[in-house]
Amino acid sequence: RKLLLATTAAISTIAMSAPAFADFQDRTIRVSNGINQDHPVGNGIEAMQKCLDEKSGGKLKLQAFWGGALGGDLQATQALRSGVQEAVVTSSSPLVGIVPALGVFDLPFLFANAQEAYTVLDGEFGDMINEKLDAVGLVNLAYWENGFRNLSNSVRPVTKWEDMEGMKVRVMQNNIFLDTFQNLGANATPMAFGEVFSALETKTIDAQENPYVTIDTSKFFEVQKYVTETNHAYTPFLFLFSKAIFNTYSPEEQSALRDCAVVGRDVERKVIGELNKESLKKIEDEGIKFNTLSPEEHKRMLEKSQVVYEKHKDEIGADVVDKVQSILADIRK
Ligand code: TK8
Repeated sequence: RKLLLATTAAISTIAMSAPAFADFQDRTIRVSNGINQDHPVGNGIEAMQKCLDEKSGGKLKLQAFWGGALGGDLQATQALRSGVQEAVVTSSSPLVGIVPALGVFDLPFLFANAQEAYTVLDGEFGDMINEKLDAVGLVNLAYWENGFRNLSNSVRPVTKWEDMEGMKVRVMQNNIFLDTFQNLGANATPMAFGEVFSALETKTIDAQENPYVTIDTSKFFEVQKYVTETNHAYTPFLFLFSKAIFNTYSPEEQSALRDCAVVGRDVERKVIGELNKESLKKIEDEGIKFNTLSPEEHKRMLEKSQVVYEKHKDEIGADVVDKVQSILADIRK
């Protein structure tokens, strides 16, 4: 019995003297964003950090930069590819020049609800897109949510697509969005997110489109008068990591980052779900005139937009478009 006690004591001494979290190094991981900290991405980053603290004993630290402080989506993504920045939470849309298949998410009215988007993004289809990102030096840790996009403007309420006639609408740097809005009669202008507020303020543009939480947290309501629930596209956020840097991390560090990005994703999506209504109420309280489209007008807008699918199918990859449509057809059965 004495021997057993002595042995146990010896073992626990060894266990205690083994360096804790030996597979982890002290690392500061810069994550940039174009949106502000009070956007649900802030909640996601917080949850991801908590998870990393537990898994790495506090060694892996996220250092978030908000409001485009480290450059816009495209610029930050290029910094990842050249290995000078660790991570970015970016919209997929400005990256179609790097990975054309990402354009699939820009197709107008592709997803009917968030659940469809989650099934596609978190499943086999999302993995296929991730392989294409990996091939250009980008590790997508998880699909976070930007969300369903709605139109805001300073000219008039939009109750049918014809109301967009001549409206100067800012779109992301993306040909599919450009064509979608040109086709609806708008005068679409591609622009980086960081320039949108002042362009709206100076009336260089009349309109922009983003989810309610962004219209709220980026304060677009201060320089806009009308918001229309168009739900014309659901765009994801990608939590991208520089592959060049990721490859220098231990397998334990890599899997902690992957797992915790999923924890952060779930929190971020949940908070968007809750905040959407609140954000809409807030912007209305701030004086925004809000309207929805009638089901008939929504349908007309959707049907009018179908030409965009044919026009961009080849450049996205016909196989990619066919695949997402067949998955969606299965879900909708
Ligand atoms: C923020 C962007 C933004 C996007 C856009 O960096 O550009 O309109 O919706 O959220 O990613």
